[in-house]
Amino acid sequence: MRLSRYFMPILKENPKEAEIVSHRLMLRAGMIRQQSQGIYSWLPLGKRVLDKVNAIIREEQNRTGAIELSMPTLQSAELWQESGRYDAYGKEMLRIKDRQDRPMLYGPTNEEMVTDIFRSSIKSYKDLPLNLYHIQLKFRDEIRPRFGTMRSREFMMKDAYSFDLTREGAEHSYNKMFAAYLRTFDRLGLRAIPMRADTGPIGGKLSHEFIILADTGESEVFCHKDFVDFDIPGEHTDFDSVEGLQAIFDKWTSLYAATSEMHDEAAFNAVPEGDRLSARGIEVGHIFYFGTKYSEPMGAKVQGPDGKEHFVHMGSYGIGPTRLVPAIIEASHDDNGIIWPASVAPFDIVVINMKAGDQACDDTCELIYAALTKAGKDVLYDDTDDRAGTKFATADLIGVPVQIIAGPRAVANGEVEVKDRKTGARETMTIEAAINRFVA
Ligand code: 5CA
Repeated sequence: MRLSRYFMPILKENPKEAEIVSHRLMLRAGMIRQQSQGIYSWLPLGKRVLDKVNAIIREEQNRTGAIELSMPTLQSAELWQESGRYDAYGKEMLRIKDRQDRPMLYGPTNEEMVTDIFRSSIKSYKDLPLNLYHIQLKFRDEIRPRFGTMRSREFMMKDAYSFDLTREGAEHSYNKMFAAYLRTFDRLGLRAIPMRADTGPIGGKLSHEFIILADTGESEVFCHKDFVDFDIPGEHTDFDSVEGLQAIFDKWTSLYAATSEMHDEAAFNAVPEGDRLSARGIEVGHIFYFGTKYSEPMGAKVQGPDGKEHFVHMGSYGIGPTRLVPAIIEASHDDNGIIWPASVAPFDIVVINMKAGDQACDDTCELIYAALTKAGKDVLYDDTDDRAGTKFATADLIGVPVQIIAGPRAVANGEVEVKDRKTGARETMTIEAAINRFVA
């Protein structure tokens, strides 16, 4: 991508409305734009990051055997009347009428709709277990939308829904998501700690929130400090192994960890004082097992091996991609801007032409840009005629992991500078060596 032809509206000044660093940096880097309270457009740079986050979430969901579909944002009120949540959900639900005066709503979550899909076609235990997920916009008319896309009214959610014949089966489905979440957040460069949580309007008995420790987090959390160094389940985790996944779950729930709603002061005080961590955290995922809470009122049942009909046991599993992007920034930035983990960086490399219009600089940059693009890298080429200082500031602000800098003096020697955004380390090398470093 040539910066001269791209749309990346950088702000020089700090936006006054932004209270936390991630919101400030997302606005300054031209990633998002507020359209009305708690409702955002994702501008091209932000969209690239969001897409990469979603790609990782999708890969890890698919690895467990979950199957992607797409459900609409607008739902009919009738479904919600069946489960009893139409009245219970309160003012957070945006209610709409269509031209025939039929009550509709902008979905805050999809338990009812997915249960309806399930009951319309699944009749036998032989088709279980099943886990269906989508990555879709939601709307919750939050009383206090704030911190940009961290707590917005319209937001994206990956929501998965599992269906099993028995409670034991449902627990295995829960453990699959539990392990997949550990892997997902790790690949996003985050350390998320599962904590016993309140179930709120989703309901049910078993629930964990996945929390990232951050000073700007909205939740108050309490946990054992050893969680920070626990091993993440590997790529070859067998998601069909009931014992294997139970062992992962048992290990990750063996020490104290709870959000303030579930906090047990006495149990926390039993943790040796030096091992206690009480901090603020950001909830990036939330999983629930709620048994037959929806399947019973909505009549979602299957014929079991005993020939009888059984209401299915369900769970739901949410991750907030539009919250994860600012959460990653909260965890990874410095005074100059964002520092993206390579897995979600909007571009892999930025090539900075320090003197656009200078033949040697132009030729060198074009050569590097073409070679790296051909090798499958996402490259941003800063070919604008801005001052060098502006270009460096922009490159640091948008947080691309590697900068290749081509200035007239170095280029005259057949060389460029390669800068690591995270460490700030700079290395001068031949043009060929710079290309080979990222092509190999
Ligand atoms: N149906 C269940 C799970 S599928 C559910 O709705 N869970 S939730 O309410 O906990 O939301 C799941 C995730 O969505 C949260 O962990 C959070 O990451 C994200 N999320 C929830 N509300 C917002 C919001 N207002 N803004 C941004 N992200 C949000």
